[in-house]
Amino acid sequence: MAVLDKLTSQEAIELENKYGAHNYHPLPVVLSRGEGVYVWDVEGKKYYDFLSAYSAVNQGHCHPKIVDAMTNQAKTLSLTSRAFYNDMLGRYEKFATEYFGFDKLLPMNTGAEAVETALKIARKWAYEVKGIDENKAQIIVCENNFHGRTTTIISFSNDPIARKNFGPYTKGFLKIEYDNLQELQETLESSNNIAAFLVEPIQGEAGVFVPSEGYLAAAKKMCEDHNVLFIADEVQTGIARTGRLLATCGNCSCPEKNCSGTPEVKPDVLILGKALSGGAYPVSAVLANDSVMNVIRPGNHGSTFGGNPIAAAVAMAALEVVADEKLAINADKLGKIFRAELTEFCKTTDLVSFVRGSGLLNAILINDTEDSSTAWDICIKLRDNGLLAKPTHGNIIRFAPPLVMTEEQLMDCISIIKKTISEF
Ligand code: IF1
Repeated sequence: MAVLDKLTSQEAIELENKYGAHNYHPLPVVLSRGEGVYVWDVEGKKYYDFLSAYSAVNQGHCHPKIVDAMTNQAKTLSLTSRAFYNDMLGRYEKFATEYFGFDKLLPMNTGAEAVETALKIARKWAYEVKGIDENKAQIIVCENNFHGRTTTIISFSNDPIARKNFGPYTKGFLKIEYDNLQELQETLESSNNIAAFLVEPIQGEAGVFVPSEGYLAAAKKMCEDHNVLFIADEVQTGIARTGRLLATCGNCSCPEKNCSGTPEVKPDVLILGKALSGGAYPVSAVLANDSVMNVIRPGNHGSTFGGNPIAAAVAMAALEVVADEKLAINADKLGKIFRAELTEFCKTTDLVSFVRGSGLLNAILINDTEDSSTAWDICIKLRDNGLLAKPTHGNIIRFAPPLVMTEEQLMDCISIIKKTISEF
């Protein structure tokens, strides 16, 4: 069978089961086309995408401007490696550092690579700038974090499925409770060897935990007072997802002030990924000012594909779409409607405890035991009713549509969600 022969859903699933590692348990739907907020399965059924590839497709599937940038560059020059200069990387670095308001950008490919890069920069800064004794640097992280799947990153995860039997684990991490300023203060005071505090502005995989008002600003201040770097992992919350250009919403200098929020904190190190490319191509980045980024010298760090011309072209187009289409403001507006509608709906059913989130990163808690299959069963029914979403841990269903959604489409999706849950 030629690989490109038309497949039925069942055939496609069987191929993956037979020839692919079983590192995921996907919802049983086989997608073959995407456009804007819609995806189609191989049988031609149309769905609203309410996951956006885990918030990578904020600009909508196959956005013409992003696809054009990618294909034009792919026909011109795809990859040089960093052994040589190319005419796209510097242009992109200037564009993105001005867009987010930092001196420099270190280009990588996946979110986990960017997180690892930020950890390395923080450690090197600790030894060479802060003056911590070599190999003594410690980095504070939060319980229930998700920062990727590398051996070092899962070393400080507390998700047993992501961590067990991948040891021995990397040392040098201190875990504190998320959204707990007192514990952060105590930990900062407990040691002079602390290099950084790594935090998700909203804990996505943990179940869309939005911290208390002012948490991030207070945490940043505490870090400043202790000469500790504040590292924001905005791989999932960044790029307008939470109704502001960045969930931390620093003093970003994006060309179009399309943030609807007021600047809260500016991280010392900003980690971006996913929608930095609009989901068209793996693009991630670490941004910081010279006082931090300049600890990196030639030969310290790198990547074959990091900062390649296609990534540069795609990322600039993806960021222009965010500004031109004012996606942060749209996410803020639609997110408020979504939470208001679902909050009202919660009052009419015992099955949904509450809805929480920010912008178009939201989740509902299904009122059932952690190990129940209810959240999964609801997602199967949502699929049958034309909307794709997937539970995160156990009984939490995350809802994260592309930010290009219209109010009319959102209302259609809300009625599908209400109808589906009411059927249980
Ligand atoms: C999976 C969800 C998980 C991330 C944050 C770094 C990364 C991610 C805040 C790493 C990646 C993805 C990975 C994917 C499922 C999804 C995810 F929350 F987004 F849904 F797992 F938590 N920082 N998140 O969310 O970026 O290396 O994947 O490009 O691994 O199952 P990556």
